[in-house]
Formats: sequence, C-alpha cells, structure tokens
Amino acid sequence: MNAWINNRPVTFEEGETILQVAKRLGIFIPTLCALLPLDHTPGTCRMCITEIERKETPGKRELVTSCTTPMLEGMAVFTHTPEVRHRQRQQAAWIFSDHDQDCASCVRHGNCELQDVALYVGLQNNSCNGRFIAKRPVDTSAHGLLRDVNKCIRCGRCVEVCRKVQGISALTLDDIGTKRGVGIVGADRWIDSPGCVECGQCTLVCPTGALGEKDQCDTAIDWFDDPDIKTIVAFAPSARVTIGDEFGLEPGKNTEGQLITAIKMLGADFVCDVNWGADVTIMEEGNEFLSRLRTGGTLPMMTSCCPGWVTYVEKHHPEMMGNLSTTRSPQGIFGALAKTWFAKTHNIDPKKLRFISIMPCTAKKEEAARPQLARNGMPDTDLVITIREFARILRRYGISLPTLEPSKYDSPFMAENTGAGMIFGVTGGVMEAALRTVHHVVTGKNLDGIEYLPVRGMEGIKEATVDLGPGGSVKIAVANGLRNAEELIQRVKSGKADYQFIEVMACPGGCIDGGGTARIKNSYLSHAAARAKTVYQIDRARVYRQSHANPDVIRLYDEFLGKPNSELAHHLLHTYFTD
Ligand code: HC1
Ligand code: SF4
Repeated sequence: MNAWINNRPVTFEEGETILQVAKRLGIFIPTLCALLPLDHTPGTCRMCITEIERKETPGKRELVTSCTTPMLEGMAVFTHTPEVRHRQRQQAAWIFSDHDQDCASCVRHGNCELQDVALYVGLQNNSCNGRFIAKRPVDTSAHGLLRDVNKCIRCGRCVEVCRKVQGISALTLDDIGTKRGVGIVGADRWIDSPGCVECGQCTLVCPTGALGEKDQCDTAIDWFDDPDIKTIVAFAPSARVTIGDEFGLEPGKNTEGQLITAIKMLGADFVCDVNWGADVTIMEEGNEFLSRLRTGGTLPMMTSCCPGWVTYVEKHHPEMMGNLSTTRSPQGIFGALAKTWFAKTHNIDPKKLRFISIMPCTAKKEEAARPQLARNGMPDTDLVITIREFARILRRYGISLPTLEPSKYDSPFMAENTGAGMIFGVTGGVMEAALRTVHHVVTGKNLDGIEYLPVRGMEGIKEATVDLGPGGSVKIAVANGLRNAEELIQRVKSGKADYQFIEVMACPGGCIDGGGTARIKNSYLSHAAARAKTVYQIDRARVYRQSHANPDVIRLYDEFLGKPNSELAHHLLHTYFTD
C-alpha cells in the first residue's frame, strides 16, 4: 500500500499506524508516551501530532496523533508544518507546567526524553514552566528504586511494563489533577508494595526522572578514598556487555578490560569478577540438585540467583519457597568468601573490608540488605552499584570508559572465571552452566560439545529433557520475565509439567536486560540480541568453560571448603527465604 510522509512516497502494511511507518523508515516523530515494542500507544502525551490529508478529502488538513491513527492508502502525512510545530510546542509547554525542573540534580541529568522533546519542538521562554507543580514527597523507601511523582508525565509506560511483561501490576496512575502521577498499588510507599519485586524494569522505560535507581555513588567514593578501608570490587557477568551503552559504544560491546582499568583508577584495592562467584554457585547448586534428586528432596528445584525472582516466590507463591535452591547467588557467595577466605588469605580485618558489586540489577540492592546474608552485624555485600550508577561515577570523575586501555586482573584470586560463569548473564545461562557440571559429575564426561542449545534464545519459556546417561534423564525448564515464570509455576501446580530443575530470571532476556542497565530511549530490550551474542562469544573464548574446571575454584575447595555442600560450604554459601 502507498502513501506519503513529508512528500516522500512510503509503503506500509494494512493496520500500521503513522508512527509505526515513520519509525520503520527512520522519520522522526517525537513521542513521550508511546512504547511500540509493547504496543503501548495511549495517545496521552500528544507530542506525536501530525497533519494529514486523506485521499477522499484533498486539500483538507487534519491534526491527528500519529500513534493512534492508521496509515491509509493515498494518505499524505506532514510531520513538521508550522501548525504541527505550534501545537507540539504548546503541548510541551503544558507538560512542563507541572513538571519539577530540578534538572541539575535529576537522576536523568543529561539523558532525558522530555528534554529531548523540548529541544525538538524548539521550546523557548516557556511562561508555563513549573507554574502548577503540586509537590508530592519523593519516595526513596525501596532498597534500589526512587519514585519522584513530581517528574511524572503520566505516560503509563511503567504501568504497562509491570503489567504486561512482569504480570505484577504493582504500579498505577493515582491521584487527580496536577497531583496525578505514578503510584503504588495497595501502598503509599514503594517498600510497602504487596507485589513489587524491585526488578527495575519500570525504570528502563520511564522517559523522565520519575522512576530511577537509588543513587549510592557517594558511599562507594567515600570507601575508595578512605585509607583505613580496603575495597574489593567485582562486576556481574552482564556488566561488561551492557555498560558500553552508557558511553555510546556499539550494543553488546565487551568492555571487560576497560572496566577493570576504570575500577582501579577510582582507587579500588582489589578488582575481581562475580563470574568467579557464579562458578562457585554452580559447584554448590549442581551438587544440591543431584542431592535432591538422589535423596527425594523437594523438586522441581528452582534457581535462586535472581533476587527479583526470589522475592516473587516469597511474595506471590510462598508455598514454593522450599523449591528454591538454598545456594546463594554469585553475589552472595562472593561476599561471604570475600569476608572470610579472601580476608584471611590477605590478612585483612573483615571489619575494614568492603565488598562493592557492580550489577545490572536494582533488586540486587535488596538482596544485599537481607539479614541472612550478613555476618557479625555487617552485610557480606556492602554495596551494590548499578550499571547506571557506575557510569555516573565515571562521568563525575571525567573518566571516559571507551578511551581507557584495557587491563587484566592483578591476580586470579576470585577473578579467574569460566565461560560457564559468564553465561549466567543471559536467560538459560545458569541452567546451561549447571548442566555442564552436573553432566560431568554424573557421567564423568563432558556434555557433547560443551554447549547446550535448547536453553538458549529469547523465547519466554524453554523446555528440554536432558540425558544424563546412566543417571537417567531430567526434565528442565527455563523462563525469563515474570509473566512467563508465572505460567511455568501454574504448569507445575496444575500437574501439567513434571520438571525437576527450573531456571527463572525475572528480567526478560536475563541480566543482560536488567533493570539497572542503561536506558535506551523510547525503546525496550532492543539491545538484547547483541548483548547475548557477546556473552556467548566470551564463553567460547574462555580457556575453561566449565565451573568445576576453574583452577581458582578447585583451590577454594582444596584449601578452604573441602567439598561442595560440605558443612562449611553450607554455613557460608547457602541461605534461606522468608515471606
Ligand atoms: Fe546476574 Fe548473577 S547472572 S543475577 O543476572 O546469578 O544482576 O549479570 O551478577 O549474583 O553471576 C545480575 C548478571 C549477576 C548474581 C551472576
Ligand atoms: Fe513492577 Fe518491577 Fe517496577 Fe516493581 S520494579 S513496579 S515489579 S516493574
């Protein structure tokens, strides 16, 4: 079918809106509320106004919102006539009239979709600016999240992500008039939400600073600068393939070496890798699974390294807490061993040691605060810094990540890691890593070709039956995104499925799309494929690709823990859950 945009002939499929056609062809139309990957087009921001002329009424112009108007045969669309620009400017002025323009201290400083729109429409000397702000308190109650309703423009994107992707519906638009904005269903403060799991997916799509991560950059800086404190910093598997977006690098770019350099420049005493903790997680979790299988323990065993998922089970299905693996997450394991094995080996008083993890995740801040993951009154993980915060620290120090020379870890201690640890960052990765080791433990042989492809890919739910040779076969399932996880739980509860091992990651795609990663404007999950590709490339390039082959993990068991699931390993590396 044929039509025109700005006198340029275009073709389109029946049912496509003007906005969809324009976006597909790279013709820019501003929008603040539409989020096409989720089919979210409420038409409320009205920034996407265009003028159209229908074939049936030549010469007669109409103003329409392009997100809700279907493109029709013979239609002519004009995206920036004087009338369109006038209306968009007026609309932007009204949006700013009750918007708190504390831009300098805003979490979106320099990276705000609302500011972009103001630029696009040529907003100048807006006499409405801030005239009708109804100050509502800023909500900093959650562990990792910030809610500033004064910056909400009521686009509803966050509400939609929480409902459609996570199936939780923890958010709503509440109150009336100029006080209207993002609210918490069933509570006044975020921390009291009966449903929210702090996954942070809503923060990825907020166009302004209304929803964001809680900034704890100064705590990290204080510790780096304190001569009495030793800092040990480790970053998540997905950190190295996601932080590049904060600095304009190509999606999925591996910045591992630059990250090590940057952390050292900030003054960290030791730079390590959470991947190493992931290898230890596999040693514990793989053996826990085999022990459950052999001794009639609770099955299906469900992975528990994703804190959004753990909280989901605790809040929404507490009767299934016994299915969660008691093995701590890689972050939790790293923290415990940093404060014990590492501190002892390096002759450091654990009270003076601070473990800082760099994570793609807002929920990891909640995990770190759990009392069962502390010892002697101090958390094992002292501070979690999201990717967005870490990038902010670098900007504050004038450090441009892409220009840094890559470095290597100073020592293999808690840094040497395998491809198995690396693939934790993508959906299916924890399962694949576990299978690589479980298969070896049971059969004495490697999985054919090491890689296990049935659990790869972005499908919401993946199922497979794995042959463990003389050990029989096990049925496994992998879900990403909590709506899919709920579907999996219902299959188990209804008896439609008899899985023995389940992996769930709360964020779609896994940690590579975590709620603490870079915000890609007016987009959602658009870098997932590129990030996943790099994760698997890194896996293939690693010298060791199975957790049990990691020499530094073998040393951990030889020198300190004895065997996987030993009494000491249980004491240090396992946890419990509470509703
Ligand atoms: Fe994750 Fe994990 S993979 S939870 O996604 O098990 O956040 O990357 O660090 O702990 O290793 C996140 C990522 C991360 C943990 C590991
Ligand atoms: Fe929903 Fe996750 Fe946002 Fe909580 S953090 S409101 S669960 S999207």
